[in-house]
Amino acid sequence: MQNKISSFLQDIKATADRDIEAVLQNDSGLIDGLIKSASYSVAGGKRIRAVFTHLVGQLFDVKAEKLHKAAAAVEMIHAASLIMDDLPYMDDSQLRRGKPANHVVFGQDVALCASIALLSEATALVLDDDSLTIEEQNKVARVLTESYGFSGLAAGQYVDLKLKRKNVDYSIIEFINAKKTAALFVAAGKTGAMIGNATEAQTAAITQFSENLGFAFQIIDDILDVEGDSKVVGKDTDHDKMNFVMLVGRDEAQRKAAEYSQRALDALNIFGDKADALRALSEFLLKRIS
Ligand code: GRG
Repeated sequence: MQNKISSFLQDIKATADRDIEAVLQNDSGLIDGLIKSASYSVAGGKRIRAVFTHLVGQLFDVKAEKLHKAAAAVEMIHAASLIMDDLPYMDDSQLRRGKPANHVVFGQDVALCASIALLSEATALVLDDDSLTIEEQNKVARVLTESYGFSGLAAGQYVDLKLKRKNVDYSIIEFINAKKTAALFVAAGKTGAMIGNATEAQTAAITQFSENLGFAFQIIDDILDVEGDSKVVGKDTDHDKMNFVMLVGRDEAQRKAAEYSQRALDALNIFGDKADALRALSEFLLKRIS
């Protein structure tokens, strides 16, 4: 199953790249620089969120064609957030996905425009997706836009930036992780569930799974951040912000990542064997630190 997840990651990466590339076409030579900046940052990445949307959709027997654009939109939002996160007045990072951060190459002004354009085009991609009904388009667009507002990425980033290492305790780190990372996983999961016409109970289970997977993913990212060489991790690894590992130590963080993964798995019980691919994804992510 693990090999299947790796090859699925490669397949979805290829289709997501194709859909995103199609969005980033523009006839006006005047904005070539803006398109280049956006393309630069959507390139690369593991595409875990896109794969996640597909695996949840598969659970509800949704055809891949109905998931491609929504999954690409999730990755565009993710890329937009990475551009913003790296800006000097945010995380001030020079390196992302193993190459210079967007603003280092294109300048802060262009980077910000590219990030905003990606957010906007992500919503448009879903609203223009003919494979979805109008109701599905609206529901997915709502969930995706919600993921980066006051109850998502912007909220988590705000608390993260403002508190830095001051007055940070477990509940605050949990809030930051819920909004900065888990919110987009929840949106990615709910997207697959909505397109799959999931029942309320099934949607609640997918939300539970997504949120806990997102928590585990962030703790794993923190462990890699603290331990990793920036060249291997592909991004700057020393920040003045507090993270889970700094708060509770490496061993406890690893234990917590396993605990959140277990909670995620528990949420899948109602689906029986049909959710094995989602179980494998969770295991695949946890393996990154073991
Ligand atoms: C309004 C979109 C928007 C954002 C404003 C900047 C910001 C608020 C939030 C930052 C959110 C952020 C960058 C969280 C980090 C999440 C994370 C663990 C990223 C790494 O994900 P991977 O490992 O990256 O999946 P790849 O490169 O593989 O895609």
